[in-house]
Amino acid sequence: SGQTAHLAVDLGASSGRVIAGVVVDGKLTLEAIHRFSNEPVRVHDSLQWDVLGLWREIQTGLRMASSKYAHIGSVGVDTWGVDYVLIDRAGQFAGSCFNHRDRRTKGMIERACELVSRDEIFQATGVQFMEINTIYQFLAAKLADDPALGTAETMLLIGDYFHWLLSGRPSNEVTNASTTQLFDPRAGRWSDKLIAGLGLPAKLFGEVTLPGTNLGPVQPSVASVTGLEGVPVVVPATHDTASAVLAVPAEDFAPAKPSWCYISSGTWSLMGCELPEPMITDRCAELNFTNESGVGGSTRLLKNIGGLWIFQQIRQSMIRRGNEVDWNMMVEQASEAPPFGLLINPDAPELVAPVDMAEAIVALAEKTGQAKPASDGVLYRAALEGLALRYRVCLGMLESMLGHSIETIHIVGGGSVNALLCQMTADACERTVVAGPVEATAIGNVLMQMVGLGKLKSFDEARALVRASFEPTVYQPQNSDVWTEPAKQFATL
Ligand code: LFR
Repeated sequence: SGQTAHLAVDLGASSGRVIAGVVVDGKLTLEAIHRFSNEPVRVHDSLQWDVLGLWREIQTGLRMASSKYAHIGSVGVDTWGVDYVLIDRAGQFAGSCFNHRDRRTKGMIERACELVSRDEIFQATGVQFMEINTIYQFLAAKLADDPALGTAETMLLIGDYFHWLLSGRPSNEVTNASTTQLFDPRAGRWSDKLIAGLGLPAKLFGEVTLPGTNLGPVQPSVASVTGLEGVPVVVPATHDTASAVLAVPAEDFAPAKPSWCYISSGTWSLMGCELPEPMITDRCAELNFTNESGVGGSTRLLKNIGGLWIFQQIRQSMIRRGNEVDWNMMVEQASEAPPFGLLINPDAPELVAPVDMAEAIVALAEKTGQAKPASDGVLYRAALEGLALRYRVCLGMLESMLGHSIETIHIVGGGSVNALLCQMTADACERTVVAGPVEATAIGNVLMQMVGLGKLKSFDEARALVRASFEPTVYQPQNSDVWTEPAKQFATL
């Protein structure tokens, strides 16, 4: 076609895709060019990422895109947060690329707090304490005397890594840097204090780049394979959640008193508000919310909730048992199952990375004094109800930090097409849910490239384009009363 396409490479923790975004008649249209799975790889006792496999798939997708579109305006990559590769002096891997669910970070929050106090870590970063954070991955490497720390010259978060492969230029993009818990969002730079306090090599942390930065054209070796000669690599918000939040079809951008919150619903559910600046307060520390950086200097005040991961992993359990269930069947059986047959907290530590999710949930039912799930439907339903109940808790926390109430919940990402979960969310939270767009992350990625290139003049204009292009589905709360009792029980889990 004659239109200009912007290519979004969007890598999530369970799948990746290359998507082309084209504006036609004032509307953004997306075309999924290539989809591929992204699964953690067990290596001995560790959990790692197959980053080279991803790179192969990315190049395949880019080649497919370049044969389809005559004009490609730019390319950019967004990925999940916190994970990284270490690169040595020769430009090779200094060590393995670990998955954040790898067990080596167990107990590392406590160890870090022995070196720098918990309060100082929070004051410096505003980031929630989670074992998956880059800071604890680094500390685990340090305490294990990992030789990679000695030979590494550069640390690249996953999106930065692929931008480096694409353009030949290293960068540390800010939205993903802000997920590491080593970055100071108020100063807009890495926290020297934390890096020194943990004894990490300061040279690994490069100058931070802003979303919208043009890294220059795709490097020749990649251009010859993909056909993207001369196409600029324009850094989006490399953190998938930051890209997704940009694509929320809200009327305003980073309001001081937001009337809406978002749930970026995928493997994780990221629930929070978009604010003009970080809210690094005692209350925020107490509730363990995070202040991650968004586009345009905004802050994403949010909490990680254990998302559709549980649902995905239950499916894996079923498949392992020779039961070829698909997602739609699972949702259907969940909708037919009796409500509240089992209450599970999606953030229970037992569910972070069990070998078999269904077994882990049965064990958790026993531990919390509940009956074994009477059917598979009960199990599926519990995964969704647990999320809705957690959203309800999280909404209360957000409102208590903001000091006012929130009217609307925007659900974007994969979970936005799960009507059962959206209705449960509206009911459990007693709020209007506005669901969509489903491809928010890829959309936000494309939008940021366009902002970077000056094709969109502002974030308001970017959001207006989202509203003009994608019709959301609205869910009104219907049956909220029945959630009161389960919410009380949920609080005791
Ligand atoms: C979502 C996400 C979250 C991050 C988690 C781990 O895909 O990026 O924002 O906390 O994955 O990287």
